[in-house]
Amino acid sequence: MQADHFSFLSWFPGHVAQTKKKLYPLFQEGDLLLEVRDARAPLAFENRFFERVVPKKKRILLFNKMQLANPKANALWQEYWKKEGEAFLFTNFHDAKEISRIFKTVKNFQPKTTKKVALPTRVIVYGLPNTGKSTLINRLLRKNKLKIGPKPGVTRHLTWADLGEEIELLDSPGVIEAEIKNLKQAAYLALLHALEPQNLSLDHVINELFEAILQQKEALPKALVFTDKESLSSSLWEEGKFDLSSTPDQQTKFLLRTLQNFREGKLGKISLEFPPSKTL
Ligand SMILES: Nc1nc2c(ncn2[C@@H]2O[C@H](COP(=O)(O)OP(=O)(O)OP(=O)(O)O)[C@@H](O)[C@H]2O)c(=O)[nH]1
Ligand SMILES: [Mg+2]
Repeated sequence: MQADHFSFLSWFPGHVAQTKKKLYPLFQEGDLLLEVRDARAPLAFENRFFERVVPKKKRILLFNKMQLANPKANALWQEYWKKEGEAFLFTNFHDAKEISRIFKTVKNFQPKTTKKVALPTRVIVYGLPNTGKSTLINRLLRKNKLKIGPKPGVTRHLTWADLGEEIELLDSPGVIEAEIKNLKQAAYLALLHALEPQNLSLDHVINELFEAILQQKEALPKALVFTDKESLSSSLWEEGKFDLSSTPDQQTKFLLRTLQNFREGKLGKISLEFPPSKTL
């Protein structure tokens, strides 16, 4: 694999191409577009297709899973998106208060109509895989209509849901580019499980995680002492009580466990990206 090129076409599911085709006219016809991204890597979750075809005037960016991200990074990102003039919210779909805040935002967006028969407001929920799109709709509906799961590609079809109060929501399968040329971005998407790291070396993925952790040492438990990637790795290695024989098998187990612990928030509140030219 070349250092600057990463293709995961072998993973790229056929339904993504179909979803893009179907979403295109809906972006034009829909009243409100909710783009869900992961708060821990707001730029890596940007998608060229969406950037090209989404009418920005009716888009709200939802940076989700904010409770797993570094609060300092969240604050810096809020400043950044304000300056960019974007409509956005930092969200946690597992928190009922957040869901009612999103509901209010959608309601406020609904045009006041004097017509006797109002057409329902159509809200399109879209974004990369595993960001929480179906979870958001289930929470707004207060029932588990849609299948959800901690991996990419759970939703396979476009599904409309009637929220009542003249609001209809569309759930869509996560859309990801067939080819990601930037290896760092690919690693971030693998870390946050928007893609399966099949063609990507696990060493590279964890290396990017460690780079990010070194910029926010205070996010990790105090008991972990480290100054660089090597000492961070051996601290985690010891903490996980891995067999110190360090066979290739143990090494892979260690990398997979570290990946899993990060995804579940067990390593601390860690963000992968910070606004350009900002550090913590
Ligand atoms: N910690 C945390 N987990 C969340 C949040 N929102 C969703 N999740 C979890 O993220 C995982 C993915 O959620 P889904 O709703 O299936 O994501 P999706 O965007 O519909 O994914 P695809 O259908 O694969 O594109 C599930 O395990 C959810 O429980 C959140 O705000 N915080
Ligand atoms: Mg889904």
